[in-house]
Amino acid sequence: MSSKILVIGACGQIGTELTTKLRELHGTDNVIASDINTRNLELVNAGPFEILDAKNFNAIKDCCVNHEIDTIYLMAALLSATGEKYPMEAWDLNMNSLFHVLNLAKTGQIKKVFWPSSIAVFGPTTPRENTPQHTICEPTTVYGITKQVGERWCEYYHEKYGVDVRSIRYPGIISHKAMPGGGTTDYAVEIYHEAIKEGKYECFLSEDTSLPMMFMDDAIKATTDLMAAPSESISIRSSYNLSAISFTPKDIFESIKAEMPEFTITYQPDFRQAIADSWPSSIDDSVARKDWNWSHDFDLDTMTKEMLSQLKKKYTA
Ligand code: AKB
Repeated sequence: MSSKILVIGACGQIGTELTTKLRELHGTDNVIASDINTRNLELVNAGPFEILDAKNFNAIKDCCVNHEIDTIYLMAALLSATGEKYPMEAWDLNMNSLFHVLNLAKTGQIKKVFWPSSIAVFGPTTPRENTPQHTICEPTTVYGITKQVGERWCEYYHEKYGVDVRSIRYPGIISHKAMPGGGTTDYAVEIYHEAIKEGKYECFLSEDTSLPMMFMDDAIKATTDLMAAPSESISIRSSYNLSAISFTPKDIFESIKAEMPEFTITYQPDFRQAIADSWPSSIDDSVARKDWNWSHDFDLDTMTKEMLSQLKKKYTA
């Protein structure tokens, strides 16, 4: 029997493409998309959709009962930049939604959970280069604190209650479908849109700020592969380090300029610079590669070609 899946936060940057992929894999009717509103009409009209507040335990529970859900992907969250503006809201949404889902899984009603963590669990005292799986995590953002604490709870629910929860520490994700919202790595998406629309971009990070990044197709492959892996091969129940490419704003600018010689960039770092400076510049993901054969496909230039070609089509249409 196919799983019945609920995606919470399906209208967001990752949720949108994850829902589409899950429907390809499991069948449209077996994947219920949900979000707090209907902001992404294309997704809302593409298959079963429920308006759902991730902070409301009874609403999640009722939705799971009504649709006989056995697997949840909890993608709703406030990200790093928004979290600094609204600390209590970030804590409330990021923590309570996780507790609701873990508590449902604890009752046995839900068999498998995916919950995304982030490179934001690391902080200024973490080794910046090739950051190991097990290392110092002293995050200095509210978002990072929620993700670090969430990781501890995931491992706890697995150890104490046998909950099958799986997680990835996503780097910055670059995609051309839904826009990211409220993150520090968002510049690496905005830059492609502005290159096509305006031929120029003002970057909110300095030119030499190196951060771990990944193309969306790789992030979706990692997520579905991790969820499909046999339970015995999952040695990390907090969250897996995951890595593909690391680059600076200058590197991405040069990659775009190779395709669009007229493109120009200026730098005007804002409060997000301090967040970026507290994060690693590259990640050691050897445990994920060993446990469930993770490998990435896209490097910076192949990603640039794909982003520019997709966005050209989008803006021409
Ligand atoms: C952010 O920038 O806040 C996110 C993340 C790295 O988790 N994209």
